Amino acid sequence: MNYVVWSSVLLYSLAVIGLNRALAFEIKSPGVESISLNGKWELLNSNSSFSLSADVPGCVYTALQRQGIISDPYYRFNDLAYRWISLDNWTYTTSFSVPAYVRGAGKAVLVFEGVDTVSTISLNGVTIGQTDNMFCRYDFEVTGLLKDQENLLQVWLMSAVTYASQRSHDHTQYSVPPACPPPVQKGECHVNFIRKAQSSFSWDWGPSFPTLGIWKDVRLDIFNTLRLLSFTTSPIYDSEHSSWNVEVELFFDVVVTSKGFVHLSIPLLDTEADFSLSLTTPGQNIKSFLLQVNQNASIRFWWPFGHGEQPLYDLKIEINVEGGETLKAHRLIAFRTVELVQEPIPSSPGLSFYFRINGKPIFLKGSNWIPVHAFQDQVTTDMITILLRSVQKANMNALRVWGGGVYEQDVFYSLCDMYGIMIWQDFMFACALYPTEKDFIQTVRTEVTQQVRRLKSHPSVIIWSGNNENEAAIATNWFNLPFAEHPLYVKDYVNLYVDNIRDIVLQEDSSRPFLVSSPTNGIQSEKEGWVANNPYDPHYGDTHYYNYTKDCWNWTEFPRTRFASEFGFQSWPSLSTLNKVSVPSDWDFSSDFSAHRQHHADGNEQMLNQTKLHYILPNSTDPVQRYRDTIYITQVMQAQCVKIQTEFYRRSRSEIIDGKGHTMGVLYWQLNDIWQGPSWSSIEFGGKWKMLHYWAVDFYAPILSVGFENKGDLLIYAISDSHTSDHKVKAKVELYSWSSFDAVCSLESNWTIIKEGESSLVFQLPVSDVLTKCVNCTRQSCLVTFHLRSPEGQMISARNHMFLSSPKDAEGLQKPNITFTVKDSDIEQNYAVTLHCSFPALYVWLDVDDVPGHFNVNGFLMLSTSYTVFFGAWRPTTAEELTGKLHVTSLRDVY
Ligand code: BMA
Repeated sequence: MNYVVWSSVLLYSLAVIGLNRALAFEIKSPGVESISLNGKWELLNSNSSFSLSADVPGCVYTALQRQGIISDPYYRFNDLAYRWISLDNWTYTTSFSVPAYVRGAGKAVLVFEGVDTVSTISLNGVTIGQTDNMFCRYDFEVTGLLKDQENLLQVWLMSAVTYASQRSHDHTQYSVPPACPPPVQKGECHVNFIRKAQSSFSWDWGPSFPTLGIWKDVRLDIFNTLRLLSFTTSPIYDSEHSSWNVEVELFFDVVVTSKGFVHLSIPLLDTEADFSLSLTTPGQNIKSFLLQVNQNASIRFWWPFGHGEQPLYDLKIEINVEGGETLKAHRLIAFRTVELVQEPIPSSPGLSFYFRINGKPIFLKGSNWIPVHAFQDQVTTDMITILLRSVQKANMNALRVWGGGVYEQDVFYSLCDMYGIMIWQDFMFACALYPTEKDFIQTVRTEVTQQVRRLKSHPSVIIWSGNNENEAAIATNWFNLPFAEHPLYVKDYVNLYVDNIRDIVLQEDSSRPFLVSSPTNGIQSEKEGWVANNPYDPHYGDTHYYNYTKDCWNWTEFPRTRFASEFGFQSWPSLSTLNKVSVPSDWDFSSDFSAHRQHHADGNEQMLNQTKLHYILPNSTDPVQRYRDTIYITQVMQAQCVKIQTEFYRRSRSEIIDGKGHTMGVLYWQLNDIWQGPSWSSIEFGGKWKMLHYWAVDFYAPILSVGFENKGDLLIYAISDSHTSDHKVKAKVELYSWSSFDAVCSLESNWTIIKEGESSLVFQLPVSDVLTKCVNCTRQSCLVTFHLRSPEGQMISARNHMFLSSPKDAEGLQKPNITFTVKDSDIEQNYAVTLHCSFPALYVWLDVDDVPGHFNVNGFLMLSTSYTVFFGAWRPTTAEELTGKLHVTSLRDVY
């Protein structure tokens, strides 16, 4: 199994899951008989050479693996070996009976919550419908088709690869690029012609597994009068009356026109009201009600993590239909406002770009979320919980659900509501141009309508965004299209994202902003006809910025953007993650395996070249040790590069320099991994934290001190995310020699007031003066540490450090001879690891192999002879097991 690590976290997250069950919204309809058709189905390929039992929800790969027909698709080169699976067509079949008393009922509907992707569905030999969009729910009426005894339900799935290719072939008038992914991705072509996770045909961090399956629940709904299809709840602030209303929309499927009453209540806020209900036409009826929240009740706002609490209120819905039926539903709601502020900034051309939550400017700190698994049916609540807990532990308050994957499961958004994680929700279009045939637009319209209705009740969702990088793809002509055809592609772009997607979102959801793309210039892009001349312009909107060849320590290269929604560097995951899908002969940076897993052209070379700028490459004569050390050094490089860039963005929040600045968001690329391979992620497949994730805890801390050099001066900035209080601080700066544990000298700044939500310079001195004051220091022999102190003498920012030269040139840095002991701590499943060293050690990295959990700190600078860190395990373990598995590495140990 792939998921040794994932699955063992059950214990750890049990409490959270319990809470979450209570959270999930619920509908109780006594008048509707719902028969689940989940479970074991029969699965057959096109020539019947494979016939097996398959779980629904599920996919063909999962079924083949569970039956032992294929081994782990993630193992070594299996993605290529199993390509045939996605090129075949497959049929899922089940049979079921229904109780006699419901067969004669008014209406029977087969509900497919998600089919992946292109299918023809039949019941008892009669075709009942077709599907072409993985992101849609399909309801097929089957009244009159149900039989007494056995009902045969078949889902014939066409190869997504074949379908996409045919659709592209049929599109004869002009090309809709890209035709195929770059060869290094070893993927399939024309994914933009099918409404399916775009990364399923391969991506630059993931394999090609163009899945087929029934990936969500299937059930039969049978009812006489009506059923409640879904409902939404949107708290809306009425600024004129300084009051809150909750808009409640009910979506009914009506058989018999009915009358009745709707009772809405929020008991915790002493709020309730009755509304009359009249369902006058058979079929879908949408009814909307406005519940005025009791003005005397004191409403507590929902705040992003780090800014306050996340109170959730239960809203109850009771629908009484004349004639006796009563339907009940409820959902947890929250009160918050969100605005995307794009307005002129004094002394800067362009417009601001930031989020105001409950009237306060909030700096977004986080990363980008990609699909948790290539086989979505294998994604568990545990996996999502582990990732979201890790997000919160790293002091993040935001995630962008990136547009090349999937709209996440309900539990993902419920947990984000609970944890205070703001979601930037892309629609699922990425890095491509898209067709605009009538049926394509139609299926997209259904997808968007359904997804907005499904997700709009979540306070965590703060913005909708039309696509990933497609404005940029047209503006900067990624696909080398003839100049004369530019207007044609712009027209298609506006048609899809503006005239259709935006139009639907504006109709369906007035409670949060909509952006057409990312990166974009926002309002300015709109002025330029929705495709700006340069969507990467730092004076407007958000930017994506990647540069692997320039020195990442040189902050002057970074765009001083309003909002950094993507940037990053690759690293390799740990050996304990890779060894589940590889053999010892693969453990070499120049092996076929290392090349095969790398889906980004020149990625492995780029990592090493960037590393070489500041570090000596590992040179152990033991090949496995050298492989381990190389993994380690790529993680060091990644952590250091992303730290420097993030600190630059955070210190730019209050400044305008050369007309640029007021950065109000940092979302690095990328949080998680889809498989065990090199990528930009900070968390490995399986949940293990890379060095970058440990460092994010500090560089995303609410109060941060940042040190850097500018024109020969050493500067220290203090940054506060607080929106409620100012801080009086002083920077304490200490220089340490690489060869000694005692500070060589210590300097202090004056007292400075850091205003709420501001970044301020607190210390500035020419480096030459610093070195003169610290007589025994040179750029090569010493490093600078610093932190902020309060007037009461408290350390109010974590200790940070910077280098005056590259660690590869560090003079006096010696092998630290680190030893350790592991002991039980007072807290259950927490272990104390005490380290001893004989010289200062840089980037001290503790790795406990495949024991799931994380340390309180890792990848740190050790400036004392002994230091104790703690490991919180996610499954039962012992001090002995940890002692046996713990590997400690520091920079000087790898060369
Ligand atoms: C951005 C993303 C992804 C990609 C990443 C790394 O462009 O939107 O498409 O995986 O860069 O290349």
